[in-house]
Amino acid sequence: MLSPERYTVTAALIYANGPIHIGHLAGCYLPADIYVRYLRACGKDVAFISGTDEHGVPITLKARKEGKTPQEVVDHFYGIIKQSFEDFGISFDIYSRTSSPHHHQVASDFFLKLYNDGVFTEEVSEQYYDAEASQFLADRYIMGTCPNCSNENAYGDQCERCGSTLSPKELINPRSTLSGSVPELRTTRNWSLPLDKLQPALETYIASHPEWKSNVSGQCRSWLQQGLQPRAMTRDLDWGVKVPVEGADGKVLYVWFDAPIGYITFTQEWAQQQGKPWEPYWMDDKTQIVHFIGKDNIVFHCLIFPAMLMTHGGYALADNVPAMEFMNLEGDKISTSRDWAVWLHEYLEEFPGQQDVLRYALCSAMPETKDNDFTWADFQARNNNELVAILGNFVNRVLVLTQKYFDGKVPAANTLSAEDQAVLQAMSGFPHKIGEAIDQYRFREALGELMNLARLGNKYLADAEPWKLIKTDEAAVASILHVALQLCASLSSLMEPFMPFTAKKLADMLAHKPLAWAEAGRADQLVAGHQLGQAGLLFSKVEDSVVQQQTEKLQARKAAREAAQQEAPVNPLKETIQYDDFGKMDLRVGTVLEAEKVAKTKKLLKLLVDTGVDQRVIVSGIAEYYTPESLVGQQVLVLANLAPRALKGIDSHGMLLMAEDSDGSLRLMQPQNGARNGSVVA
Ligand code: B3M
Ligand code: ZN
Repeated sequence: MLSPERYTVTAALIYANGPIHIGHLAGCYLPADIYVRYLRACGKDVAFISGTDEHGVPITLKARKEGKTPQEVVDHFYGIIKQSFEDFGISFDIYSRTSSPHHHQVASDFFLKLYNDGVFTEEVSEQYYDAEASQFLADRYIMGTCPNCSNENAYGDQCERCGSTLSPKELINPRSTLSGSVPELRTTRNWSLPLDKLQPALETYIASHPEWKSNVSGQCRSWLQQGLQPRAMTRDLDWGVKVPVEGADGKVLYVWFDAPIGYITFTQEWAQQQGKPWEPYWMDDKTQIVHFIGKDNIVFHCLIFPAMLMTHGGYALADNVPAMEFMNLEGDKISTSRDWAVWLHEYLEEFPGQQDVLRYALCSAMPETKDNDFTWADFQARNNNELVAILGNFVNRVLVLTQKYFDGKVPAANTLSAEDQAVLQAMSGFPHKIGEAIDQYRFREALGELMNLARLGNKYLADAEPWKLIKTDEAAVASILHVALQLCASLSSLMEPFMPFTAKKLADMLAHKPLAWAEAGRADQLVAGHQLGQAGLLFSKVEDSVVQQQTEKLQARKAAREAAQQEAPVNPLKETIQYDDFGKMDLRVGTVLEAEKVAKTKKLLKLLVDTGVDQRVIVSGIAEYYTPESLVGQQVLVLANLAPRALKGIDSHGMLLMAEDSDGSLRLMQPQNGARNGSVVA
């Protein structure tokens, strides 16, 4: 699209079951906000849409855990989440919720249209049912052993250890997460979207966007290569949008069916508030539709939602889905359940008024192409070495010198030296440079360019030394400060998408209104004689003690968690077996001869093991704990007469014995002091 007439920018509808942390901000909302603020500065017509996802099993599970109703849970967290976004300057045009009657109506109508058009296939199938809880067990209501990696705590929709997508019936030894009881199979009817039939159209759609980020198109292509399967769009649950067809009592829409429709619902709500039509924002090819999401939501936004929109008809499809990878914290995956996170509301209490420092640090380390790490040491370095030493220092020197030599009025530049002109010339290129990077979702690069503009200013002052020159050539100093003040004005406009609070502060110090993006490189942003406002500091140093306090706090949490884990009850004994049961197992000592990662999996290694009897391939879910190199030559214990199983298309002949900790981490079992390959374990 050459020049879109308008933009619809959405940011993922986060589940209203907990507060917001830095990972959410860096991975979705901050890039979306930078993009939108930039578009607005360019004078574009933008709708920035988001809200909370208030349906689905994550909500009902949380409610259960807290002894509350799902409605109470979402009401509570909607408020907290909305407030955090406001506090951090995420400038949504609307922040709404999917539990509203309006959304239920829109999602329900959408489903009904597809239903009446005969899009869905009706599938009568046997599903697990918890008789104690009187409920069908979809998704995370059921757990069991993963058929791929033997993780005993795999969910009905996914195994978090090996990453494979599962359906409840694939689980070995399934159990209900509600009552812990063994579920029974009952017949039920659900409606599926025939993604298999839509595959060609989706392939065309994905292929028509070679410009998408490679992490996004890569994931899409891999799903398409595996071949799409029909996917149920209804669930036997009681929390959600009721399925609006006869005979569907006790069924709701699949949360991933209703949630993305929320983008449309919320746009309608916003448009109504604005007194304008919503349709152009979703139904016009001249609208650029962009979904900001984290990488775990790619398939839903790039394949399933487009499939829904295509079959419905009338809607335009997303033009881009610039998904981010994940932000880790101090080398460890951010985790709500382990409380390994920096919560936004907590940050704000400890760093009041310093939202922009966090925005800056997170943007600098934004996980654009790979997972990245947030550390407090980096936060401090970014603040002290960049914000304070470069940006803040430059602005402060210019304002203080102008106050001192020219009573806080912009001095006239009667003659410009070659250096002055060169600086103005260089400055004029920045709006384009920064804008182009933002346009292409390269936010780190854009921020780097903004800092280069401040560096340009710093170097200019350091070279020109107006504080020395003032003794001999006041006219030259006037020109230098005139030019330096244009740089300050430019910075105040161009920093706005990244650091809106500081941009406002700086604009106030300059008594200046930010200009349209394209004007922000001009040489005459501040005219001679203009009275500046009150100078002040934009940033202040973060002391070592503060960083130490934050890291200690995290470490203390980790220690508390580990202590709790130590005390955690070990798994109860399994039922008694007879010696014969044990005797059936052929356990052997073997040695790993070769090891390599299984492509496209995080957890699996393909091993060639010498069992003394033969050399065989065993696929094992230990890639997170051992590198392939470290395993070669190691002795292992092998369950050698386990029937072969295909894992990711590789036949695995047996299993390695491992000790599994309560946190799921694995350690290999090895014979002490070595043993001959083929020795029998008895
Ligand atoms: N609620 C998953 C999440 O919070 C899901 C996103 C919906 S976007 C339409 O990550
Ligand atoms: Zn698994």
